[in-house]
Amino acid sequence: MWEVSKKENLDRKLIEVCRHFRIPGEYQFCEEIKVGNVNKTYKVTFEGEDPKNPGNMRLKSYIVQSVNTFAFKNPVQVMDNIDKVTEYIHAKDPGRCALHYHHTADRKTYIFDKSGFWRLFNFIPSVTYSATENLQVIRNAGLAFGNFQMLLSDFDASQLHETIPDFHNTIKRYEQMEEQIAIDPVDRVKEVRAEIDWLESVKEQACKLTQLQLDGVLPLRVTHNDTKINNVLFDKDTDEALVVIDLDTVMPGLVGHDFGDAVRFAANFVEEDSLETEKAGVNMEIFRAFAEGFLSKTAKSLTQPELDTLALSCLALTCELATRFLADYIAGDVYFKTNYDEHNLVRARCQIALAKDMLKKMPQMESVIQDCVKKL
Ligand code: GN1
Ligand code: MG
Repeated sequence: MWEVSKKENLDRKLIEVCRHFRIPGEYQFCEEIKVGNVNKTYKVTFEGEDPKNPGNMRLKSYIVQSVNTFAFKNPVQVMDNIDKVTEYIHAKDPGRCALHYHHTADRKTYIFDKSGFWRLFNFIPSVTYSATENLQVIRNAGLAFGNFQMLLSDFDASQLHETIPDFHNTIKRYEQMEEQIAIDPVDRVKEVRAEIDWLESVKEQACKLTQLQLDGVLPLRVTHNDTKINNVLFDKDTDEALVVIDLDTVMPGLVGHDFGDAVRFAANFVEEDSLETEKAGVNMEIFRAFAEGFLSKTAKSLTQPELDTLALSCLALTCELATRFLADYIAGDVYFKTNYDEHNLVRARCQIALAKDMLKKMPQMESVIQDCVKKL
């Protein structure tokens, strides 16, 4: 019997999704964008008449995403947050390049059916960077995330749902890892004793940021919470930041969550899942460039305790993600997408190696931050 290949199934599904979002024209092709670790992302291209040039055809692309409903238990709330935040930003700065989520005939920004939770938004021609030593790009990423935070500084946080509860609660993240260690569902704990022991040995320091939040020393703001630099789209000619994407985790949070996560990702000498753990560490030039960009937008509105804990936040976010990767490895790889069996373990080891270097460089990171603030 003739069988429909997986690729044909995917094409068919993507066409169906696009039609629900009332995309006109003839379907051409799709490609998977393998950047995120949680959702699935596709660039889908159609051919249709060019509205600016009647009688002529043109290609137009869209981004279709299938949201991971294991990670986001209430994806409708995710879209509600995104609608509010994108509208708010657009109203403040209408001329700016923006994400635009399309609506279905019944005015929803999503389709939720047996095959999953789907959404569609505009494709913005641009470049992204997962790893770069171009300091101008890094500074611009800092400006973009700093600006994002400032644009939302007077947004009423009580309007936002907590899309993943305790997302950056490092204390809870340690507890979740410890729960998995106790269950040990796929008998992997014996392989990762050294990693567990090291993470436990720095637990107090890693959890200090969360503790200061609980103690009311650090204020809650509206934060992005997933500030990898590949969540910034850059102009391909000028390298200026065009727009911050991936708004799934915009929630109340600490400024250090955005600063720390960005540094953890961008300033590491190697990529997040590198096997070359001996090379992992903080590139201080990149750290400085990001801090300059970020602080030039935010420093004036930050409190002294916030400024004083920015370097600590880098360690906190790195250890936190290490516990998440390790917990997922122990759990049998249920949360993050993995490309091979030990992927989560490799990721955890790389974050641990980075965290070790951060501990050594803490005084240096602190003095760079003070320096950036002084120069403003
Ligand atoms: C996930 O899917 P992506 O790449 O946007 C994760 C982040 C992690 C990141 C690590 C919702 O983000 O918290 O820092 O992987 N997002 C979620 O690469 O869990
Ligand atoms: Mg994300």
